Amino acid sequence: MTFFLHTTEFDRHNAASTSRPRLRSCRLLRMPGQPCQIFSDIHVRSKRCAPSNNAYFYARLTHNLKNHHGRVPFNRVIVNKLRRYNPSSGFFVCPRSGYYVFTWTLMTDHKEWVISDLIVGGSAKGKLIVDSDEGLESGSTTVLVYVRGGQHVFVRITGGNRNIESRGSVPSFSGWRLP
Ligand SMILES: [Ca+2]
Repeated sequence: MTFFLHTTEFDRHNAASTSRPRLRSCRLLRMPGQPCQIFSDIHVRSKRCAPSNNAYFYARLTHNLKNHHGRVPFNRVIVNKLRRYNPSSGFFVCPRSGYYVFTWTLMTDHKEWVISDLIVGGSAKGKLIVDSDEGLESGSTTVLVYVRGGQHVFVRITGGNRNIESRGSVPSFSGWRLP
């Protein structure tokens, strides 16, 4: 004897989305003399993603900066989709308005410390303080911020003794637009 069970919860959940329900039905099989077994007919539709035209980048710093003022030019580009990050200047120039995530990491050596801000369109939108009590110390932070097309985004050193240690190319800067 075969029963088809209603999958109300799945259908209701999927009705809000544009995708077809993934779980279409459950089949309950009762075999003579055997306990009940439930089999799922799962229809997984492969979803083909459109190529992204969003900018994103990831760059690292490969040399020490001593008593550094102003922008940090993370010089080694690992990823630079749409080429909106400039490793010479440290600028990311926003190609399209939207919400962006930026994250950066800095490192200091023994007894040194550095304060940095994320500058978006001339305003500080995030801050990171890395203060080494002993040996190497690194820190990271993440910012979610609305950026208008054409605005410049970069990491600026604003305080501390301004010495950045680059051993292992630990310092890095990356950003991407939310879909
Ligand atoms: Ca510390």
